[in-house]
Amino acid sequence: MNGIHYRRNIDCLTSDQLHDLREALAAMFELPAEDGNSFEKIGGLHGSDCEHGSPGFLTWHRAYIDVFEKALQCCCDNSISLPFWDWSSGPSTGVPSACATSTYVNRDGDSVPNPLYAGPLPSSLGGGMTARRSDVDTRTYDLIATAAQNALNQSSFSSFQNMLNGPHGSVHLNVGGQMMTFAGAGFDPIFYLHHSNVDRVWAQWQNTHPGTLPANEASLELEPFNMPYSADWKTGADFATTDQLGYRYSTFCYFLPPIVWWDIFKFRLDPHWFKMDIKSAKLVLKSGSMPVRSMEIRVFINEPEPSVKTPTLGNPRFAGSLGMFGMTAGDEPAMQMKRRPNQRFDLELDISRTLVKQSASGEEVSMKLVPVGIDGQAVSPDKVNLDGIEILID
Ligand SMILES: [Cu+2]
Repeated sequence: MNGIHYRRNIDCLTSDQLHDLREALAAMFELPAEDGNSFEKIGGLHGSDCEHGSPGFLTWHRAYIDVFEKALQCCCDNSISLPFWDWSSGPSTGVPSACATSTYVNRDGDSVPNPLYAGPLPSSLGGGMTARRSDVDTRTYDLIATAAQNALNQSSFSSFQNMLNGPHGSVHLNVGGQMMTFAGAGFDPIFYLHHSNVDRVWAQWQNTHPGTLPANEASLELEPFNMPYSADWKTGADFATTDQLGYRYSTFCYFLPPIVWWDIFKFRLDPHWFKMDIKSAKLVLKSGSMPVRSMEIRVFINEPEPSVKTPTLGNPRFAGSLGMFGMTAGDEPAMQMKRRPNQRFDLELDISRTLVKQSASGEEVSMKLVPVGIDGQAVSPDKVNLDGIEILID
C-alpha cells in the first residue's frame, strides 16, 4: 500500500482540489457503461445489491464508496480522494455549496455544468439528469446532526449502526429526487459524499470503540465486491478499518478566507475529537509560487496579543514557526525564477502539542500568525504570497 490518503470535508477543498474532483467526475460520466470505472456502471450497483440493514449497512457502503473513489483516481488523477459532506457535526445549511449550483466556472474561465449538481441517468431510469427537491427547511439538518451525535454515544456496534441508519436515511429523503430510492440514489453524485460521511462517522465511532467487528458482520459476503482474480465475494472483515483500505478522514479542517489570515482567528473543535487518539494537528500554508521574500511566520495559540515582540522560546503558547526561504531578503527586486507548471510551495507545521495543551473540549481556540522579516521587524501582510491557510486535525 502506498501510504494513507485523507478524505476531506468538501467545504474545505482548495479551488484546485475542487477542480480536480469535478474534472474526474465529469470524465467518469463520459465513460461507456461497460467500463468498470464508469459512472453508469458504478451508479447502477447500488440498486442491484445494496445492503441497508444489519448486518452489512456500514461494511457494504464502505466497500461501495471505495470502488467509487478508486474509479475517480483511475480515470483521472490518482491523488484525488473522495470528500465528505458533513451533515453530522452541527448547524448546517444542507447540501454543500459546491454541489448546489447547476454550473460552475472551470479552470479556463468558462461556465460549464457542475458534475456535483446532477449525474446522468441511464435509459433504464428514463435518461436525462438527476434532480433534487428544493422545498426543504434546512433546520431539519440540525435534527439529523443531533441524531448522528447520539449514535456516536452507543457502545454496541449494532446499536450504533441502527441508530446512524435513521439520520442517514433522512439525508436521502431531504436531498430528494433520485436520492430517495435504492435504484436512483447511486446516480446522484452527492450520494458518494453523503456515504463518505456515513463512513466517516463510523470511523469516528471506531476510534472511540476499538475492537473487531461482530462475527455476523465480519463474515457477511459483500456482493458484488469480489476478491481479485477470484469468484469469491469479499466479506465485512475486508472492510473493517479505513487504514486497511489506505485512507483516513480529516477530523477537522478549517480553511481561512484571505481577509482573516493576519487577524486573530477563532475556531471550535469537535468535542468528539478529544475522545480520540490525536494523530496529528497541522497548520498548512499554501502557495502556488516560491516565496519572494525571506521571512518567518510565527504561530501562537491562545496568546492574547501576539506580535513580533512576543517571546517564543519557553512560551507554551508559541506553536512554532515556518521559515520561508525566499528570493530576496528585503525590498530589493526579485530575480526571475523558472517555474514548473503545477509546482507548489506548501509549508506544514505540526501544532498538535500546543493545541492539546492550550485547548479544552468545546472551547474556542484562538490562533494568530505573525510574519517576521529577517531583520526581526514585522512584515506587512501584502508582502507574503499565500493563497490559502488550512488547519487539519486527524
Ligand atoms: Cu444511503
